[in-house]
Amino acid sequence: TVDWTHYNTLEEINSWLDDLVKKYPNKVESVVGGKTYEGREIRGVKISFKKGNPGVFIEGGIHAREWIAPATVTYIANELLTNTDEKVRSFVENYDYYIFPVANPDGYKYTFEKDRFWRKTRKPYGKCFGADPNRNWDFHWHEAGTSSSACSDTYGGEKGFSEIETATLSEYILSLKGKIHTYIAFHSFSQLILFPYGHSATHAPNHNDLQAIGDAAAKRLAEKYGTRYTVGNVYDAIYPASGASMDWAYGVAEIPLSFTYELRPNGGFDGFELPEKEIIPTGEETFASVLTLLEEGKKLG
Ligand code: 0X9
Ligand code: ZN
Repeated sequence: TVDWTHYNTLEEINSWLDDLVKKYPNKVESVVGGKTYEGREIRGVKISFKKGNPGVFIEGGIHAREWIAPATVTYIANELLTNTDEKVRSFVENYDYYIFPVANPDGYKYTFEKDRFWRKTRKPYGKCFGADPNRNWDFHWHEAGTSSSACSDTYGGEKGFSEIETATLSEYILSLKGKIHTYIAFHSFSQLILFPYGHSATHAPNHNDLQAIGDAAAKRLAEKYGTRYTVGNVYDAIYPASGASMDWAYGVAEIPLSFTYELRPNGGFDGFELPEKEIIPTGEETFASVLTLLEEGKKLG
C-alpha cells in the first residue's frame, strides 16, 4: 500500500492501485496506459463518479528520480476519493480522471535499486541506457533543448516515439480523443506551472487563457503554505525543450488545457531529494491548486 510519510516503491504504488479498485469498485477502474522496455505495464486508474463527465489526464514520474511527482499524484487520487468537504466533493465529482502515477516504471524501479538519480527509460543504446521520455514525444521532436548523444540525460531517442513507453502511452491518450480537456504532467523541481510550447517562443493560440489559469492555480497554491510558483510557457519560463508529453498532448492530441507542474523545492543541488516530511504539505497545496486550475479552466476553456 501507499502512505505519504515516505516515498513508495513501484510495487507499493501498484498494489495500492489494486486496493483502490477493490475498495471503490463502482468508481475506480484499473487501466493500462502502455508498456515498458523491461516488460512492465504503465498502470493507472480511471476514477469516475458519473457518466458523461469531461476527462482530466494526470501523469507523474515520467522522470524517474523526481520522486515527489508519483507521491503527489497518488495523494491527489486519494483526495479525489476520500476528501469529505462538501464543496470539494460537489466539484471533483464532475470530472473523470485518468491517473498514471508512474509513467516510467523501469526508471522509477531503477532509482530505488541502483541509482537514485536516474532520469530516463532503461532501453540500451550502445554503452549507454535510456532516452529522456520527456524529449521523445513526436511533436516537433528533436528541435530544441534535447541531445543526440545516448549518454546524455536529455537524449531524445532515435526518433519520435522510439521508446515503447511514450509510443504506447500516446496511443492510449489518442484512444481517449475528445474525452480529455485537461492534461497535467507532474515533475520536480523548481516550483513552476508551465504550459506550451517548449519547442518555440511562439505563443500558443490560447496562451493568455493558459497564463490566466496557471496564475490562478499558483495563487491558490501559495495560499496554503506560502509556496511560490512561477507561471509561464516553457520556452520563456525555463528553457527550450521539445518532445515533451505536455506539448504533444496540446499539439497532436488537441487537449486545449495542458500543463506541467514542477513541484517543490525551488532550488538546490539535492532538489530531487525533497524531505519526506514535505510530501503531505506538497500534496495539500498541489491538490488545492489543481482544483483551482480545473475551475478556471472550465470558465476559460
Ligand atoms: O526538462 C524537462 O523535461 C522538464 N524539467 S525537469 O527538470 N523535470 O526535467 C520541463 C518540462 C516542460 N517542458 C516542455 N513541456 N517542453
Ligand atoms: Zn522532470
